[in-house]
Amino acid sequence: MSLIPLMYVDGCAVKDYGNVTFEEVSNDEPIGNVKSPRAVGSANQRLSAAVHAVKNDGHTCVMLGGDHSLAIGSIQGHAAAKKDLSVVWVDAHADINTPLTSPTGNIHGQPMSYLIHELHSKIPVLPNFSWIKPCVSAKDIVYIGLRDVDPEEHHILTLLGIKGYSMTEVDRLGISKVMEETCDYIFSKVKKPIHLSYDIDALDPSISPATGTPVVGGLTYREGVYITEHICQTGMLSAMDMVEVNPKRGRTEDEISSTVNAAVDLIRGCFGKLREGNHPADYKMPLP
Ligand code: 4U7
Ligand code: MN
Ligand code: MN
Ligand code: MN
Repeated sequence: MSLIPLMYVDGCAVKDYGNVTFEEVSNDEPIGNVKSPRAVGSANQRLSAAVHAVKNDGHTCVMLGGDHSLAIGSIQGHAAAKKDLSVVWVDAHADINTPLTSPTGNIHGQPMSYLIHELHSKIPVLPNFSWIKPCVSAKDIVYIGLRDVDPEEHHILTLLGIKGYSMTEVDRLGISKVMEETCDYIFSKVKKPIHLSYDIDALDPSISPATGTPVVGGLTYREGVYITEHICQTGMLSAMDMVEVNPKRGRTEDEISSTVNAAVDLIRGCFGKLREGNHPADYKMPLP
């Protein structure tokens, strides 16, 4: 299933800005336990410029990953064009480890920590990271789908009072209430543009197994799509990431297609695809 032709069918005007090319970085030794800092820093700097350009052209930006470390450049570039964003982070994970709390050293588990004002003093200097300026406030973030949060991450979320709906809350409230509350929360003062960062591992691995860090007990396909439909109808979606879709992690063709198809449907949901079909209001045909 190929994304752009389907978006045309849905009635979207799509401009493909192409792939962001990344420079090869040799001797990218870890700093502390942070893996590949120079490559990730440099790739994100280029991505940030690319997203900034898309936003300056007046479009809603779709960034296809790649792993979730790319949210650093995507959100930074978005924030450079639009002051005051809200971030809706749909993920099994909180991705808010700092370089010092990360149990793995993987930067895809850390992107939020570089972006939040309140954590700035906790971030050590890393090569190729000096261009990053914190650009979101803890109060402007909502997590949905959490079910694998590290102890230090949990501490940070509590300390900063960051809003989040774990899978337990999704079970308790139902996804429609979660989305209603999410939007009430982010729009409580002013209607800020939304950056939706969607990690495919938020969905249950039975739907999207081709991803690096699958966690059982995730969102159903319907809950996942409902989130996108609700975000779409706010009219405030300004940029989105679709990340951690990794065909190499699929063990069969079916696992790969199921994961990719889900990602495509989530993006289409963000741009107005309705499950009942998008039928013109004035469509009339004499019944046979
Ligand atoms: B993803 C982890 F320790 N928290 O920091 C870490 F469990 O972008 C996982 O959400 C991070 O897929 C997962 O490495 C990153 C780990
Ligand atoms: Mn993630
Ligand atoms: Mn994740
Ligand atoms: Mn992952």
